[in-house]
Amino acid sequence: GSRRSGAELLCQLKGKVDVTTLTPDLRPFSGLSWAPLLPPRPLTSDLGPFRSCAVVSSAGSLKHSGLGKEIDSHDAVLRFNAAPTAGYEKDVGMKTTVRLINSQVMASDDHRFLSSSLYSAGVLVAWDPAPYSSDLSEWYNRTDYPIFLQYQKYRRLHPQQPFYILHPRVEWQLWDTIQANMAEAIQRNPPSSGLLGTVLMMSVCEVVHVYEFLPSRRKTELCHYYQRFYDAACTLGAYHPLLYEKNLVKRMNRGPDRDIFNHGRVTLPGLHSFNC
Ligand code: NCC
Repeated sequence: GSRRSGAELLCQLKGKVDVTTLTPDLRPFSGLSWAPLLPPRPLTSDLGPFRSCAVVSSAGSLKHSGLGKEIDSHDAVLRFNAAPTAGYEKDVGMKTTVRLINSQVMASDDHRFLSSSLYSAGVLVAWDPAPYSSDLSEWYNRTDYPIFLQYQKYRRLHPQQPFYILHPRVEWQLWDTIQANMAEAIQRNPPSSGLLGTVLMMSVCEVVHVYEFLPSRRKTELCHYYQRFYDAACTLGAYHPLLYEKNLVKRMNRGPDRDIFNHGRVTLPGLHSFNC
């Protein structure tokens, strides 16, 4: 099944991937003293529904895009990791509804996760590369980075900000969907934050516009729009199966190809906006 149509791919995604987050009733968390720090309800019960949404990749090709106004015109905007808006409003906008962060960002000293105001806007959602088909206890005892320690610290410092942890099952449901649609074997590493965030927004929005995930004519080796660091692997992937993720998104795109070329813009339907 490597040549499914866009409509078939969307149906497969809808059937296979369920964007859930950790709640205090789940074991082993239910038995831990800090379980009450977790939100009582899953993210998708609390967020939205929104009509039109933007997912802003962190790609260097957003630089000089002038897409800021368009991005902010959406009802909700998702951003990634340490991607700033201050100083880059013209190109990436200033609205942040959701910020999806990997556990490396939470743990590394450089990002000053606990104290920087970069993370204070919107709803936070964290994820950690969990072992394939892990149960939650197995993952809890060997996370990639200390996601749970940092989560507890952050929640105690900023108790008013909504903060969710992605259920690791989502990573592997999505990975399975990618693999099921590729002719070759792909590396068994979780998808990038980019694809996770896109599917997260497809779960709460009627329509999702993803910016510079599929590179436009501004395609560059500049890794991030906010840093002077060059590496083509940021766009093409190394650890994450990024090229395969992009292939999948290209096939699901409902917008015209010239939108990709001119604006780096892909248009995807929300998972509740179509029937299978
Ligand atoms: O770079 P990163 O991602 O924060 O970017 C967020 C998402 O945007 C898409 N992207 C980014 C750059 C680019 N040139 N092209 C793109 O398409 C990708 O979909 C990407 O997921 C991550 O996925 O969490 C990642 O995080 C960084 C890093 O941890 C954070 O930026 C914090 O510094 C990873 N880099 C390293 O580990 C060195 C990166 O591999 C993936």
